[in-house]
Amino acid sequence: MADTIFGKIARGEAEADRIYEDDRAVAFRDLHPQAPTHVLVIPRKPIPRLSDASEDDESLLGHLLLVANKVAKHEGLSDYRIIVNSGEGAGQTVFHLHLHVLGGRSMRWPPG
Ligand code: DGP
Repeated sequence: MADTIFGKIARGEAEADRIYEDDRAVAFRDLHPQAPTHVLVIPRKPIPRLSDASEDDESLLGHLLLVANKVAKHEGLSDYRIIVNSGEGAGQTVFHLHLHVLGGRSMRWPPG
């Protein structure tokens, strides 16, 4: 896959406002926040989009959700929304799998 800015952040080659990291994931603040808290959770493994994940990634995908929970707790959020855009038509612009963790305001449904 083509390298992306998130790949560089995962490898520590690009700046980001990191709030959590471990051996499999990194969480950092979104450059263009859509809510008072807007954090991105990425795997270190460069999976372009969710639809590219395989059975081998089952544990990693679960881990990303648990990291999102840690982020929410760190940010003092009791209610929050997790979004994964998979593909251009869904609004994905950076092709390195990422979870958006949004909170700090009330959310509307359905999302646009
Ligand atoms: P998506 O549209 O789902 O691919 O979300 C990409 C998000 O990434 C978008 O909310 C803006 C954010 N973003 C893009 N480039 C950077 C960057 O260089 N640093 C950070 N922290 N966020 C970025």
